[in-house]
Amino acid sequence: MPTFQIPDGTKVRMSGKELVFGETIFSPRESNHILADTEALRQRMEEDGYLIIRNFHNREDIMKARKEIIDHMESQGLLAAGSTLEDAIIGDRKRSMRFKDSLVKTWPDFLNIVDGKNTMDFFGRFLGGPALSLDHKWLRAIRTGGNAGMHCDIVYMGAGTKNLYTMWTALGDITLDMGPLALCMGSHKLERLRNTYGASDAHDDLIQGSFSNDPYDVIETLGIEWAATPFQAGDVVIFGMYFMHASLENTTNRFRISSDTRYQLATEATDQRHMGEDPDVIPKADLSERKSIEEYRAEWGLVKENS
Ligand SMILES: O=C(O)CCC(=O)C(=O)O
Ligand SMILES: [Fe+2]
Repeated sequence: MPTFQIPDGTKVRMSGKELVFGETIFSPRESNHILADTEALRQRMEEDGYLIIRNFHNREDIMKARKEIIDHMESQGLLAAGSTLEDAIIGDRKRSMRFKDSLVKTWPDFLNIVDGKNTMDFFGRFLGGPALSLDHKWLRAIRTGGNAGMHCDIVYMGAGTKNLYTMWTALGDITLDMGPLALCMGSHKLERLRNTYGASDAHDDLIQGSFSNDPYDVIETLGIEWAATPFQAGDVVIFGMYFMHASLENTTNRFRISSDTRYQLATEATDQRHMGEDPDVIPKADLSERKSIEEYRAEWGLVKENS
C-alpha cells in the first residue's frame, strides 16, 4: 500500500486560492486497517466525519466502468486526439461534464461499482440492515480550472432520512493537481452550522447550495482546517450529510473522473427528488423569494469576524 503523506510546503489550489500543506491543509486519516471492524468504522465516522478506504473497489472493475465513460466522452468529441483510457486528455471543448441518469443507467460496469455487491454489502453492514442507494447518480468529469464549492450534501438531499451517506469514488488515478475531493475537518460537529445552513434546502430555500467558494473564508468562519490526498482508481471517501467538502482545482490538462452516490437503510424515508426513472428532472423552483447565501450567513452569524 503506497503512502500518501504529502510533504509540508506542498502547494495546491482551491477556487483560485493557494493552500499549503502543513499550514492550511493536511493529510486525512485512512481507515483500511479497521475495515473489518464495523463498530470501529462507526466510531470513526462519528469522530472524523469521513472514512477513506483505499482500493475499496479493485482496479480492473473500476477500469471497466471508466471505459464506459471514456467511450462515451470520446463519442462526444470531448477528448484530445490520442488520449488514452488512463489519461483522458481534455479536447478543445474544455467543458466539465455531468452525465444524465438515463445514460449511466445503461452502463453495467459503472452500476456494478456504485450499486454492486461490494458497495451494498458494505453499507448493509455499516448501517446495520439492508441498504439502498438513491437512484440519482452523480458522475463527473471535471475540466481544467474546475472545482466544487464548499458545501454539505444535506442541503441537496436532506428531504428523506438524514442517516444518509455519500460515497465518492475515484474512477481513475487522481493526483493532487487533478482536483481531488477536499475535506473540511471536524465540520460535521459544528452545531451552529448544522442548525442553520445544515437545516436549509437548496431546492427550496437557498439560491445556491454552496456555503462558500473561498477556502480561507471557511477556515476563518468555521475555525477548521482542510485536508486532501491523492487517490488511486478504486479508492473511496464515505461521509455523512453534514460533513463539509469541496474539491481542489484541476490544474492539469486531464479530466478528473469520479462519481458520488448515496446510501441509506432501505426501511427509512428516501428523498423523492432523487428517486425514480429520471431524477435529473427536478422542477425549477421559484427563486424570487430566496436570499443569497451571504444574507443568510449574516443572519446565522456565520461570517468572518472582520467582515
Ligand atoms: O467531486 C466533486 O468535486 C464534488 C463531490 C461532492 O460534492 C460529493 O461527493 O458530494
Ligand atoms: Fe457534495
